[in-house]
Amino acid sequence: MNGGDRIARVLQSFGVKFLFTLCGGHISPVLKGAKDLGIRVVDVRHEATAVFAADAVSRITGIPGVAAVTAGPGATNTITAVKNAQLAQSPVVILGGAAATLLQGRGALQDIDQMALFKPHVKTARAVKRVRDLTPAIQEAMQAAQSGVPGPVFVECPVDLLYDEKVIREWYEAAAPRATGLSNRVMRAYLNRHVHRLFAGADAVESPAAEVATPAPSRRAIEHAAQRIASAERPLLIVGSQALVDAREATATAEAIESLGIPVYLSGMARGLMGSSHPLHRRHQRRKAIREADVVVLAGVPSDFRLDYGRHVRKSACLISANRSRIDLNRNRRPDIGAIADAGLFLRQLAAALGIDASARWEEWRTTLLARDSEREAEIDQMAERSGEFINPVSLLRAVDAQLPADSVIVADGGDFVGTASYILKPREPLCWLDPGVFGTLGCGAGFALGASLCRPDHEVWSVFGDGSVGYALAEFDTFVRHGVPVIAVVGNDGSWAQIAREQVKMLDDDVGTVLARSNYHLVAEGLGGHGILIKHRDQLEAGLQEARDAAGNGLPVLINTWLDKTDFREGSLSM
Ligand SMILES: Cc1ncc(C[n+]2csc(CCOP(=O)(O)OP(=O)(O)O)c2C)c(N)n1
Repeated sequence: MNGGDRIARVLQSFGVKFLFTLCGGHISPVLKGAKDLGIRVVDVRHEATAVFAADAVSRITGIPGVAAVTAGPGATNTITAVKNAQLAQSPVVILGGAAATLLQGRGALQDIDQMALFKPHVKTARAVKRVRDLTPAIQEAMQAAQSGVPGPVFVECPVDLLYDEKVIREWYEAAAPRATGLSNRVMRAYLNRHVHRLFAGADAVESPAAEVATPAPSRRAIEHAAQRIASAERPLLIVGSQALVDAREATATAEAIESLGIPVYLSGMARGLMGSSHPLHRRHQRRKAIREADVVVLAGVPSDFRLDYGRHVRKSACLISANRSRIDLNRNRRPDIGAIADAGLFLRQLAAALGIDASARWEEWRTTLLARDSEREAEIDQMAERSGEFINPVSLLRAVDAQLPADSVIVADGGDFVGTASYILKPREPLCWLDPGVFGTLGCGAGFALGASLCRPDHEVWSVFGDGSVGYALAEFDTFVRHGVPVIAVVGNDGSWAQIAREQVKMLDDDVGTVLARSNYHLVAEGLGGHGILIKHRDQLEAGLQEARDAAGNGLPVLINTWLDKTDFREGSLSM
């Protein structure tokens, strides 16, 4: 068994089903080892896509997704996606190839200081130096990614640890000087000893990895929170991605929220947790609701810019917060009751502590919020009616929402159009919405859609793009076709990087750098073997969307290029 096989065996023992990669000579044995063990090797067209896809797998399955990239440029190409995973607290494992141990720092091909590159962006970074350390290093990486505050980890695996000892021995022998003479004999002995050290103890018995514990709240925090909620008049619950870290507990967490009976706003991976139209789930006017609440429960949500740094919550209100991160728990505003714990587990224990079904509680408060939601929906309906030369984004997204099957997964990658989509598209189930999170990274869409589609092969995966953001995704239609991944991409083509243009034109009266052509993105998808659809007018919508679903049903990825009405930025935009 070579080093590549060893790595694959650990991945398999953790339940890893996919290895995302873009090949390189430094990592070939890892790919071969994975394939031999039945781990599906998914080769993409940019290393960032490999990490985004691994990130999606982590979020959807709760098992860290894994990407293997080659040394040097392969590794540097991942950094944006790694940073995104760090800020989204996604447990991703990145396996990096590296120059042979003895050549590092001597000007070998693609040999850079990868540890310095990764360290600021990952939970742990480890450079493995001996074959016998490969298994524990990968075990520790898989555990570190999931424990406490989840996040990416990096393991550097030099190429001379990955091949059979015989191959490496021959390789070092071939590199050694053949001539006689003392210095040459010393050099040969040195190389010999080095190979010996690389492989020493490689056959020792390896121990299985320990389970990763879910951080639990203290009983005191649960009792205290339960008491405070029981006496609340207008409690509000805000649930974020972190409550879904333990993806396998999603349904139990949704049941707990139902039993708590508190009106709830969902964000990030928590969207869809309560289905598309649960009576407790509120979608609009969140800021106003927070301002009015007398008890606010933040489940896996920090008081960052999205909550105006904690200022949305009234000073007199009781702030209850559960977060795996001590820093996020106390960020900007210290909660009155805080639990450093898994937010999903916190909610489940809180529901158990409050006991009996709470469906009759806070009737008036719930009705008030419901009425506001209905009002806002009516306004959105009116916006959908407005017509222009091409398609109004609101009406387009309303039509998409109407077609979405119950179990479809939605991926969001873009600016204004995607912002509008986040108001209008209603994920139907838990773990069916993927967006980049706080890093706001354009370019996550293709990788997310790839990972989601592989994890959920029976579900439709709809990826919503701006015409700007889709530029990062186009080459991956080749990946979708080769791997039979029938993603449906909806591109809101307004000939602009609109979210930026909107502010720039207002502030500087110049759209420089923000103008795009209404390009034929659908033809790119077709050229790569997918199915392309162009929709310019409202009356083509329903048929076009149905055509997309039919093509995806036949296993083809689809790109729907929809021409949106151009926003006059001096007049204000249609999006919300
Ligand atoms: C990697 C990256 N580069 C640049 C940005 C800045 N940015 C945020 S939104 C946006 C415009 C997005 O345009 P598009 O995808 O066409 O969507 P639209 O706003 O037009 O609907 C840009 C460039 C970013 N968030 N991420």
